[in-house]
Amino acid sequence: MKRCARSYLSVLTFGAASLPLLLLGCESASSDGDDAVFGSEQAVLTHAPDVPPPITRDRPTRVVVNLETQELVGRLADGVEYTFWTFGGEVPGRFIRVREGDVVEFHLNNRPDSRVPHNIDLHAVTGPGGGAAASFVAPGQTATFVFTALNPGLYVYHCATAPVGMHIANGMYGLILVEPEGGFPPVDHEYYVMQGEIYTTGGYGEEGLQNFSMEKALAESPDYVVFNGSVGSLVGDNALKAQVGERIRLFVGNGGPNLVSSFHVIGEIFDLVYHEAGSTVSENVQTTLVPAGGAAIVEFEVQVPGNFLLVDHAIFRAFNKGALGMLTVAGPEVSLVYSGRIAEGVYLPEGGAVQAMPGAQAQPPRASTTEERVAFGQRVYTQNCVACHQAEGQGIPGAIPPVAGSDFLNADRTRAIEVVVNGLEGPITVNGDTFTSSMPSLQLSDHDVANVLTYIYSQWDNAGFEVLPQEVSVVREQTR
Ligand code: HEC
Ligand SMILES: [Cu+2]
Repeated sequence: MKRCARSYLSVLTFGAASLPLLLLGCESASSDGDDAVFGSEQAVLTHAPDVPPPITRDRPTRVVVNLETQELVGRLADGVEYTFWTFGGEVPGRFIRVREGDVVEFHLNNRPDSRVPHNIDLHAVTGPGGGAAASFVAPGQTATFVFTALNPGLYVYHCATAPVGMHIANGMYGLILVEPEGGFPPVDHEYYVMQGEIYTTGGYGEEGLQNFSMEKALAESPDYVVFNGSVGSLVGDNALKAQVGERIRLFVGNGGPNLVSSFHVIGEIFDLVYHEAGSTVSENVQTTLVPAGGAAIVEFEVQVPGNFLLVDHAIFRAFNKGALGMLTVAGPEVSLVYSGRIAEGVYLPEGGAVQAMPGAQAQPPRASTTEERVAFGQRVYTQNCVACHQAEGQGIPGAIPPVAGSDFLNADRTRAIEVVVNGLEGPITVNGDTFTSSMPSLQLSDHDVANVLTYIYSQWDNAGFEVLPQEVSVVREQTR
């Protein structure tokens, strides 16, 4: 342990009340004096996905952190709200950046309009509870404690007030980075991404204000697994951005409370991973584990333009529960690295005759009423469409158009049949948004196509058409 080289008194003032508070401090110094703590500064705290600027100091200082706990209703998904408990007004909590050897003077302030007490356990703290007992604050209270950031690394912090799991599930987690002496090598972009699960009484996409479900939390069976606090927080306009040739560093955390993340970026290979955010660096990694209450630092260069999906590769979480983000890379194509699709044709291993699908497909059920058609169509939708167009037909902003309330769908049923029979290559405009993606031809029978379209038309304020297998057959013939 370091000894006090010099003691001092500091005077702090709090808000408008200007209540002076005397703190007995200590400047530590080693025998050679290199890591003596000099001066003091206010920490820059950022909301995800932003990260505070790198530290340029070459010596430790006293860093003052002011963090406020706030309970507020926020967006969980389109049409779905949740009462989040936060460090700093958003999920995840604000990013804190200090340097190895810094003395951190931590003030935790619980807003007067909070309903419950909170505290903070920072995994960067060496000391009982990581600061939890020292920081326990009832609504309208503030608490101060001091710690020295002894070990470099990226650390999770979280609330540890009982019931701990509930405070974390409600959003009370974030990251604190303790930069090593000398810092990290410079990169073009640093981003903050943190996964967590939300346990709602209603199922995925069920509208309205959702309550916390203790039952689902105990069963470790969330309906939502999200990056940065909500479904879609990192897609479309909110996607992470970069240019071809740039180098990116992601500070990835996992608040849990229960699930381990298999963090992956589709179409990229991590050049470097600081394994579990510690000092061991692995190279050329496809997917890295981020434990609940743990973190990882990943770095990679982007060599080609396009949209790259950030996912938890426990893949139903990505496409069905929300754990999906996006990195949009702009710049010129580099065809030696990736060609895109350069040729297409029919593959006929047994000669020129028309091919049947292998297994000759079980006969799909024949619907005899509209209700039956809708019910059968729902099954087709769940098996073939939901991964892309999503449970409520809402699509994925910037990537997959909605089939819920889609003007494209409702304007022209023949065209809709064509899309499902033959697939579609963009660009198309749906409800004013342009999509330049592609939908595969799904090889469905006339009955399945009729059923799934009838189902879609019957849902989500769509036009209510019934599509018959005979119509599908006609379109199939005409567009063959
Ligand atoms: C692999 C992802 C994927 C799957 C699976 C998929 N789609 Fe699509 N779909 C798309 C994309 C992407 C587009 C837009 C294509 C473009 O940009 O031209 C689209 C467009 C559409 C459109 C027209 C645009 C709109 O939103 O109204 C309809 C209708 C549609 N899909 C229906 C379906 C149905 C029905 C199924 C299941 C039988 C299905 N899709 C399965 C990706 C998918
Ligand atoms: Cu709390």
